[in-house]
Amino acid sequence: MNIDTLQATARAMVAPGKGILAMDESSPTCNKRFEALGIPATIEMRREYRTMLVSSPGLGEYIGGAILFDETLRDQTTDGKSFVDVLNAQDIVPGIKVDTGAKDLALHPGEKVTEGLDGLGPRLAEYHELGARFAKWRAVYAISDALPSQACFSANAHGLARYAALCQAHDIVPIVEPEVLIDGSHSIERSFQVTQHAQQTVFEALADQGVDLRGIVLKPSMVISGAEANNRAGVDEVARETLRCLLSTVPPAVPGIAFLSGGQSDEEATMHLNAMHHAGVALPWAVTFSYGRALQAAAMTTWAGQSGNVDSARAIAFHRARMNGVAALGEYSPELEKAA
Ligand code: 5MM
Repeated sequence: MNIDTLQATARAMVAPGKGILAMDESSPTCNKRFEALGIPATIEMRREYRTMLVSSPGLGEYIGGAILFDETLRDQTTDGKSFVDVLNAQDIVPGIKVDTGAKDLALHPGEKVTEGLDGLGPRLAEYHELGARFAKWRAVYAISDALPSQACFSANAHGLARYAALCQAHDIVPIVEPEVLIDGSHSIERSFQVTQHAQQTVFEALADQGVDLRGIVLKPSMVISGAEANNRAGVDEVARETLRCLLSTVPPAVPGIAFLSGGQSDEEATMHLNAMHHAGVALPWAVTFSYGRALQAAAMTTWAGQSGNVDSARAIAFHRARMNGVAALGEYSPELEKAA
């Protein structure tokens, strides 16, 4: 493990005014999104769509890293360049999703544990050869009155920590992603409690496995009311509670925190990030985004599988990247959103 290399990569991914583009939908997830829009679920369409996403001139000004699915890391754009080369040419670090998905947790109905440790070492060695310099592993926690169970917290923390240690051993920065799901009618207080415990358990497991915190990026969910809750907390409260939680769990050695959007609307996700930079709190880490849906949804809808829509879809994707890059500096405003 070369900690200087890991640290330099992590810093580049979350450099000031930059965040991460999560475009690592597995084929089933990508196909599901395409089918909902009437787009043929083929490898050719996935290639055309992903080519559109990575080929905006100037994208590297706001995006420091892009998370790819295995298919894309090995693939070429529609004009025959490797995706890895296209990203590197824009100073965007190529990354790879390496978990094999959240599977049912035995004896715990309604809960999941993320799998993918078997054979991960050799896979990481190959991914490094192919040009990936960071990886991602996502664990999910569902909230109900009774869940998550301690079994869910500890199994997922163990998986994340074993994965992170393997990544660092291969000079690949691990994105550690514990996602507390927004689904449900829970309060923001309950979200705080679950998110704090999930993060505490993860950092204990990372310490147990000897992971060097200077060479990771944390990708958490925000502390937020459930999607179906009454009187959902407003933007400033989400920002304040999210930071209160992170300050209680994440050591300052971690170079960056890059949030997932987790089902928030595009603009909501941008406003929450922006508000964190106005909460009057000194932040010991870079605080930015690693959005999937909140960067892509509008662009995918506009593209709709038609090559004639590529330019407008690309402009929309670029706009969202720019709005979030600006929000990562606390410089976003509704006027800026509308002006574009
Ligand atoms: C982009 O979607 C990622 C992969 O999903 P599947 O494994 O289900 O195909 C996902 O892990 C994503 O990176 C994170 O959930 C963050 O995305 P959002 O849309 O929540 O910002």
